[in-house]
Amino acid sequence: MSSIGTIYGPPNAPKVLRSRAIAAVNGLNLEVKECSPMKGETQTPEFLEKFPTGKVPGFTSSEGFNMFEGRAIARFVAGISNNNNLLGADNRSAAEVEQWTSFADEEILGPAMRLFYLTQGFWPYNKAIEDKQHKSLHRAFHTLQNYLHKQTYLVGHRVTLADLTMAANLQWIYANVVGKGYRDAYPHVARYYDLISHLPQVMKVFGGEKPREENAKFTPPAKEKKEKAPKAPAAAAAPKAEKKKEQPKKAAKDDDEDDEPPAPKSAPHPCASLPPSKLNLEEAKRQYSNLDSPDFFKWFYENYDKEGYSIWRFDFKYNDELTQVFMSANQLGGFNSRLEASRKYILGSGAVYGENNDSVIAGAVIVRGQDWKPVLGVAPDIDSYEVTALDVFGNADDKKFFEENLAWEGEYKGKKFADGKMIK
Ligand SMILES: N[C@@H](CCC(=O)N[C@@H](CS)C(=O)NCC(=O)O)C(=O)O
Repeated sequence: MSSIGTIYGPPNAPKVLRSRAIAAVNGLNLEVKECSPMKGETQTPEFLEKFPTGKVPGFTSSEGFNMFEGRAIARFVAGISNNNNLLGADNRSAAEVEQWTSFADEEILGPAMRLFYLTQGFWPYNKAIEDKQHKSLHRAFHTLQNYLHKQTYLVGHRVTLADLTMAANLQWIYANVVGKGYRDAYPHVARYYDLISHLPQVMKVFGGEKPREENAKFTPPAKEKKEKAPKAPAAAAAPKAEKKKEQPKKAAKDDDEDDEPPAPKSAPHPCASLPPSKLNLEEAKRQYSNLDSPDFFKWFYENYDKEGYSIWRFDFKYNDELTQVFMSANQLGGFNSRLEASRKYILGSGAVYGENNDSVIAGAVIVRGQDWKPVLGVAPDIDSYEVTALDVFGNADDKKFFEENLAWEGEYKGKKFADGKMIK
């Protein structure tokens, strides 16, 4: 495959990585020339002639022109082949792609970068500035967390340049700035990062940096520590005691400042109060995983409880927006993970039928009770699906759909089964 050009910079730097991911998703060959400002490589006459800002990333196209600024390079690479609509399908979505890309850079990467510079000794350390940057970062993660509670992707129902930008930024931030505390406090953000970074094309370029356990912290140079040592023991003890006293106050202040996500409320699931059923769903899940399909359906029909359960199909409403089959499968995977709160009350499958640029998503589920809403309704993106009852015992077509969908075989709307997810 001929190359579209060369990007200069550290391969895993967020503004380089995003363009590499975009090229990978669009099936383009983008070469990388490792180049480090730390080694003075961005200040050579040759570099400055191409890229007058003296910063990475820079890009030289196969046609010979040069470009600087990471966002512009990413925009150019995405636009070379817009089959996947990474730039958005219309004016509004293009603007939304810009909105989230800007948010990813200004609100997420910006404070994270400043924390990195402060804690790693690139800038003079200042605790108040560090706190302020964490506060800004919490605020931005909180916004993102709330948005991703209802959305799989940042714009519409497919991956865009905004997602690849955000995920590249998050990879760097999780690896270099924030620890497990942030991933635990913002689980939708962490799950979203996981989803984007595991897209098959994206995986080819992501994964170069491992997430860190603790937030990056400033460690004073050994010399400064030594200078403090001769102080009188009493004087040294005083600030410590003060600090101890201050801590609870500070924690209370932080709570007031509304920069932490609210604690999740754990109301009992509506299905928890239903009368007992003879069908043990956990056992059904085991049978579904372990038995061949004919044996599973034999077991299932013998053990099913019509009063305690009901059977439904769900159909994605926006099939005409689906592109690559793997992206359709990710859409389905996202829906499945957002059913987490109902995991105990659901068993079934979702499937993608068809091929790239011509696929549909449909699934069949057995849910506790006679109404699908308490179970499927926990997924905030349920509105993207049409849910209808399946009469498995009275309608041959419904039975066929149910069995084929759970068995991951057959055809639907003239399209062959392509990929499936167990919902259990
Ligand atoms: N506005 C530029 C910023 C790029 C940038 O700050 N790059 C840093 C590395 S992350 C750099 O090359 N710094 C070298 C310097 O400041 O001399 C962009 O978005 O691409």
